[in-house]
Amino acid sequence: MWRDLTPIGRDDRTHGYHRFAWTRADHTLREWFVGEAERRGLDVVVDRVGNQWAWWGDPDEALAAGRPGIVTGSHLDSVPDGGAFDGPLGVVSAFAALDALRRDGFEPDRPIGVVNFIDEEGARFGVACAGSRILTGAMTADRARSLTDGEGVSMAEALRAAGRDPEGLGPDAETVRRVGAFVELHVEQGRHLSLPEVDQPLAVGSDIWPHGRWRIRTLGEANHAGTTRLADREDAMLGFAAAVISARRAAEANGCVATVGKVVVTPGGVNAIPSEVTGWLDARGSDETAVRLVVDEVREVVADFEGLLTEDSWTGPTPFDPALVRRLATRLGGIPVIGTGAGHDAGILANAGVPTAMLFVRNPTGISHSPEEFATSQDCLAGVEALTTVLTDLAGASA
Ligand code: HGY
Ligand code: MN
Ligand code: MN
Repeated sequence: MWRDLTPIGRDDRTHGYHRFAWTRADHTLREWFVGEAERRGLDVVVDRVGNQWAWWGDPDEALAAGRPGIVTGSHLDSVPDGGAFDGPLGVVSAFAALDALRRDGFEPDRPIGVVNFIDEEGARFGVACAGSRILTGAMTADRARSLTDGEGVSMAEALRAAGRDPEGLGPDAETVRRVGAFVELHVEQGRHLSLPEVDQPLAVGSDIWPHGRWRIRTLGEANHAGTTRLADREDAMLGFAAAVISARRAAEANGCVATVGKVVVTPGGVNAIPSEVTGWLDARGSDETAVRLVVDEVREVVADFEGLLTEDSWTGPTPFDPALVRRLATRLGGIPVIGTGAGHDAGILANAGVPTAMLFVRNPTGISHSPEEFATSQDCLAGVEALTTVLTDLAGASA
C-alpha cells in the first residue's frame, strides 16, 4: 500500500508532497482509497462533505442495535511540500490492521470503519480539518463554499470541477452517529518518543492544545521602488513585518508558539512597493488564555499600521475521551500518554461529542510538515499491531 501511495503528488526534486483538496492528486488518492477498500470487500460510503468511509459490517444495522461502529483512519492530503506520513500513515495502518484482524479470524461484534477525511490540512482553502468541521457543523457549508484558494477558485467551484454538487455540502449528523468511537493513528509531530528517557515506539494521545489561524492584512500604496521618496512611501510590508516580529515576541513571552508561514504580496514585484500584504498567523499553546494574549498583541500592532487581523479558525482545548485514553494505554501495556500541539480530525470529532483518542508512532527526526518527516518500518508495524489490539478490544464481543 505504501509503495502505491508514494508517487502520488510527490515533488521529485524535494521529495515533498503536494496533495491538496479536490485536485488531481487528491482524486488519485481517493481512487487508491476505494481500490484498497474494495479489495477487502468493504462498503465505501462518501458523506455530504466528500469524506470517504469504508465499512466492514453494516453501521446502520449496528447503530439500530445500539452498537455503533468503531472507526479508525485519518487523511491523505498534505501541506505544501509535506511529509509522506502525516495522514497516510493512519489510513494505511487502518487497512493493515483490518488485514491482521481477518488473518487472526477475528469476528467483530461491531462494524469497523476506515475513514479518509478530506482537506485536513486546509492547505488550499485555508481552514484546517475542513472535512470534519463541515461534517460536524463546526464550519458552515456556506462559509466553506465561499473559501477561495490562491488562484481565487472557491471551494464550491473546486467541488463542481471534481464532479460533486456544492449545494449538497453540509453537516451530516447521520454519518457522525455511526461512529461509536474514533481512534486516529498518526505519525508523531515532535521528538518526545525519541527522548532517551522515553525511547518508546508508540504513545496514546490525550489532548490537543488550543490553536488557531488568523489572517493579517496590511495596506499601502503601490509605487516605484526606486523613484518614490521614503517620506512618500506607504509600504504595506512594514506593518506586516512588525506583526510577524510581534507574534514571535508575544509567543516567547507567553509560553506559546507562533509563526507566519504563508504570505501573499500585491502586486508582488521586486521593484514595486507593496500595496497589500496578506499573511496567516498560526498560534498555539497549552494555555488558551496565553494564546489569546499573543493574538491580541499582534492585533494591536496590526491596528497601529491600520491593518486588519481576523480569525480564520479556532480550536479550543481538546481533551480526548479520558476513559478511552486510559483503556488504550492499559491495553497497550502502559505506553506513554502525551498531548500534542497539532490539530487533527480526531479533535474535531472529540469536540462534536464522539469518544475519540489517538495513537502516535515515533518520528526520529521529530520534523513534520516537511519531506524530513519520518518513521521507521519497525515502528510503523508496531503501530499497526497496536491498532489491531485496540480494534480487537473496542469492536470485540466483550466491548
Ligand atoms: O495544523 C495542524 O496542526 C494539522 O497538521 N492540520
Ligand atoms: Mn498535518
Ligand atoms: Mn495530520
